[in-house]
Amino acid sequence: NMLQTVIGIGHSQYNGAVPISTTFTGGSYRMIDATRGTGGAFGAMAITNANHTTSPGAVFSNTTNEWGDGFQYIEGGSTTNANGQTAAVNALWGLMNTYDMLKSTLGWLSLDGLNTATYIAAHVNTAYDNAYYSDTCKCMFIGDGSFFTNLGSIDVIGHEMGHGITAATSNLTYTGESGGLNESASDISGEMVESYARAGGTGATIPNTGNDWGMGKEIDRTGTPLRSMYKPSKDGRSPDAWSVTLKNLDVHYSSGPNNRMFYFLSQGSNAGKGSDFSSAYLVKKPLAMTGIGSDKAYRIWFKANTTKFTASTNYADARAKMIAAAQELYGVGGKEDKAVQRAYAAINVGG
Ligand code: ASN
Ligand code: ZN
Repeated sequence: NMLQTVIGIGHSQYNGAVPISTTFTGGSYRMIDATRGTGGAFGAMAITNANHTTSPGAVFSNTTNEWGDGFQYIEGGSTTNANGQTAAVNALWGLMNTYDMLKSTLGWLSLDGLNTATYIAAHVNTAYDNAYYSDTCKCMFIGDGSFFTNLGSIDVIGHEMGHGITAATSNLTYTGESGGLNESASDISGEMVESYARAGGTGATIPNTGNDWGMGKEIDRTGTPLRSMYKPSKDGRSPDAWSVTLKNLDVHYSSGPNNRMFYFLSQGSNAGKGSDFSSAYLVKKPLAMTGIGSDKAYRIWFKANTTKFTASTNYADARAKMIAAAQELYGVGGKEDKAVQRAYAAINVGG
């Protein structure tokens, strides 16, 4: 094919200078990454400029292979980051890490496991404080933010891509308990991409500060995460444990208990952030448990969500299927099997 893959330099907003995979064609550089995904709307993974509309727009192009200046896009007037490339760098870098984390840790290719290419449309709407996945285009839209800074942090991109994977597999219905599990699947995805990138991921040297277990810390001007997986109630809205009324909450709050389950499964309940049990939403103090680490926890979660959950899976069904996944991967009665049972018991699901 005529596409020539080249590695450019992107000046990202949150991770400094990063290597980005672009294409040189027809005398210009384009944000098409032909090494990650095939088919889809642009033939390969890509970043487009929605240019303050809700349509994806055209693929970003440039006369050189150095992109962006690392600064927040300011609507109107400012000459800083005037061409808007920094948002595109954030998006491409985040998407490259997401793709690579899924491939190298799970052998999963792109959204559907079949390597169908996805893309991100940057600059959706004007000063838009959100990001979302659309199954219609099998793509993601990232806002520039106003209250927030640019929504293209690595964990947010990993979160939105997580919606694409869930849509292609269990397709958990986006309301009630299944909706909370859908959101939690995306938060788990976001945090796994973030820790992958910090550990060296897709080739940039960024501080390896491990996993912060907080969604959206970078995009908040005060550095406060939108959601805290180790203690969801820190947001003042999410419960730390399951109850019969959990299903009535917005899915971004009913995700909380499953996020905490995942934190316990990975990191344990008796050390670090997970040992803070002071919470109005806590049903009971969890049994002390040792974590099995993120690699195993994520493998179990991913197998359950992509091969066992259905659209109507609720917390009780998720527990049963997580146990089955742990048993298939690591054996019946093994420490992983027991850890899944303890992690769900810790959020008041099963005993
Ligand atoms: N950023 C949100 C999410 O992915 C957008 C939404 O709620 N649709 O959950
Ligand atoms: Zn979401």
